[in-house]
Amino acid sequence: MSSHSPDQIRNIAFVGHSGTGKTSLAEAMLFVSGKTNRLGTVDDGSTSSDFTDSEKERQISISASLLHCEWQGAKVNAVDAPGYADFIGDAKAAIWAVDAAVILAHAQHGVEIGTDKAWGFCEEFGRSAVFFVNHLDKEQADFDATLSGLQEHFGQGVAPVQIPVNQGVGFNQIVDVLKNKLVTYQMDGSGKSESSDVPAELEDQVAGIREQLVEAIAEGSDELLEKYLEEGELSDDEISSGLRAGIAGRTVFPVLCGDASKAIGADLFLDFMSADIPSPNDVSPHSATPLGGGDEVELKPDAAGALASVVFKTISESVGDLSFVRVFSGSLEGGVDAYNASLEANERIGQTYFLNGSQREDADSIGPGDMGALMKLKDTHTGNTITKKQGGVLVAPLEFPHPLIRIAVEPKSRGDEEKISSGLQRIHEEDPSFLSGYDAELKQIIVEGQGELHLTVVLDKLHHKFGVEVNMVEPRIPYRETIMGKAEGHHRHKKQSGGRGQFGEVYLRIEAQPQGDGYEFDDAVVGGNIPRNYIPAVEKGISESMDEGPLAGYRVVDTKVTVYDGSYHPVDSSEMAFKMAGSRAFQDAFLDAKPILLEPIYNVEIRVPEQYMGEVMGDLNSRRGRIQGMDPEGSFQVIRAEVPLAELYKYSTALRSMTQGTGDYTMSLDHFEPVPSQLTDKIVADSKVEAEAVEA
Ligand SMILES: Nc1nc2c(ncn2[C@@H]2O[C@H](COP(=O)(O)OP(=O)(O)OP(=O)(O)O)[C@@H](O)[C@H]2O)c(=O)[nH]1
Ligand SMILES: [Mg+2]
Repeated sequence: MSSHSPDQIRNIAFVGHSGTGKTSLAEAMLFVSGKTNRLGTVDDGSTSSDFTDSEKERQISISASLLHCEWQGAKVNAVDAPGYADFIGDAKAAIWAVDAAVILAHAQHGVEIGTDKAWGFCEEFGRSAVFFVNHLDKEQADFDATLSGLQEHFGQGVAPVQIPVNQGVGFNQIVDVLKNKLVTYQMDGSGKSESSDVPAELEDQVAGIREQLVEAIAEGSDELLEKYLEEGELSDDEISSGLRAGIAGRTVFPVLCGDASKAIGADLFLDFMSADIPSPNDVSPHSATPLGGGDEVELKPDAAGALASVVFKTISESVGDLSFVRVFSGSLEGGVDAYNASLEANERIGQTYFLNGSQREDADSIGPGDMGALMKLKDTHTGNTITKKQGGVLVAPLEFPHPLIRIAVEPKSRGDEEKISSGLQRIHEEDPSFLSGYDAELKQIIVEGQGELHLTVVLDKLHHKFGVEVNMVEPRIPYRETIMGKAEGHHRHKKQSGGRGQFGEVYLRIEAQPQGDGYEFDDAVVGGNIPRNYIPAVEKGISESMDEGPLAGYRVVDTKVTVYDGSYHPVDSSEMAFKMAGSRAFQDAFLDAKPILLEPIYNVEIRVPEQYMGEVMGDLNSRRGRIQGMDPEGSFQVIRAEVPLAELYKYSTALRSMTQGTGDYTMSLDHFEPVPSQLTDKIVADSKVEAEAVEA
């Protein structure tokens, strides 16, 4: 396929709550435009965009897909993003990469958390947005209620350009408000339609809707508003140019409608995409920094401009990794050398493709404003800029969502640790909303992501792609050990086993330091009772014991140690011997100085709809949480609480189930505080069991 000029291109992302019909609408779009010759369904796993085994099995989208079709001279590129909260990283990246988001809403459920999230990303990136009210064939479909919900949440710029005539079972008629036509669809899934005049009994209703739309358009432009207020009308030309400008300028958010599962409304949807959605020429939302230094530049879809393209998603295919790219400026030609400005590495572009899910079409090139895919890039990851070394640019990067859940993983077979780490690192490079790393303090590999399902999918991939299996386990808690009192410690290390012996003796005192003051070592030995050159060995012995504290093996903090006396032997003393003596003397003193455990306390900020507040607060109580405050935020409440990390394992799953997926939270470490004594005993006992297991 050859390139299209930027004014012919429409880049859209299907986003919104899970199950609203994004994949079905994408499928209908491909079918009605003639790109595919049958209408696949999510239920029998035959859609273009949900093509992976795990998507077919679960009947949800897990990974964004890239699709394209042509309609009335326009090339529509669509990213079908997952709606599930666990895969929000893909939805965010999709909205970032396109020029307009198509936010689907379920005609029966109205505004859901996924609707709100998608809108939030459009606001964050300044993207145009269009709503598509789907599932209008459902018995309880309610277009008016859904529309009011959208307007209530997202403002009066939300205005219908279509309305359903006979919503509910048997739904097959839509009025195109702009063309003032009634469109009647066949019910056989062919998406075929006939156009006729709006029946007399609907005229008033349609006129009312048209007025809402015209008002929304006029509100977006001073000039049009003035004319509208004076004359009470706008011309057809003013309406259509005002609508396009309003969408591009984010003052108008049109509402379309249909039943995606039967391709009802798909042709009108495509009409609207080709006629009214901004092309890359109409919006320039991305900026970049020239590699040679200098001021930021706004990227324009100029064929002669410097190449600026970004990989916004990577998927693994049996044939190799596929990188989805958006070209902002210049042209991505196949078979040429390029430069990865994010990693400062040379890259080689092989064949360029246009995609329809797993189907690849060879592309001559991917031109300015267009989207496509590259295969088997050597060294390029999700989020990286591909440009030219000479005169190139670095596109301001996209920030992926922060992880919400942490789990530890253990290899199923010993010796796989290396493979696991490198596999997880590769997965992170494909999907930056997933993080992993070895935590030296916890001695565990920690994986972090957006939810349990996200982590399950990642670990499946680790198994299938990298051939290693792991078990998910609860991450250890980085407790700390400290003391409440003072104590003295003494150890005389003496061994006589033939040949040269070992000797070193240490006396020390320990006392608590204020929280945060850390560890202090004081050498108060007089008269050379411990010779100078052995003091560092004594300190080393003590500090090693502090890394694995005497109480339960956790790091010791806020403790001052003063070594004040000792003795040595001119022949048998050694660094080894003094290290051992220092370590034992410290352990001895520590256990006498009223040792306690400290636990990490997190600041947690939870955002939930008002009606779930009671349950969420009750649950926080049962997690030893302390509520710090509450602030209303629209129809939501933001609860701030301090909660011990030990009580937050899989909190994202619990919160989602308590709030039907509507709750959301962030957490960050605040401070450490003493573990209640009844819990300390259990932690100490568990650590003994674990230590014995390691020794065995
Ligand atoms: N009756 C009816 N069913 C629909 C309609 N649109 C989609 N469906 C069905 O609803 C279910 C979910 O549709 P999907 O297209 O997978 O929804 P999605 O938004 O892509 O879901 P995620 O990818 O999980 O976010 C499937 O069983 C579809 O067949 C519709 O307009 N009417
Ligand atoms: Mg889907």
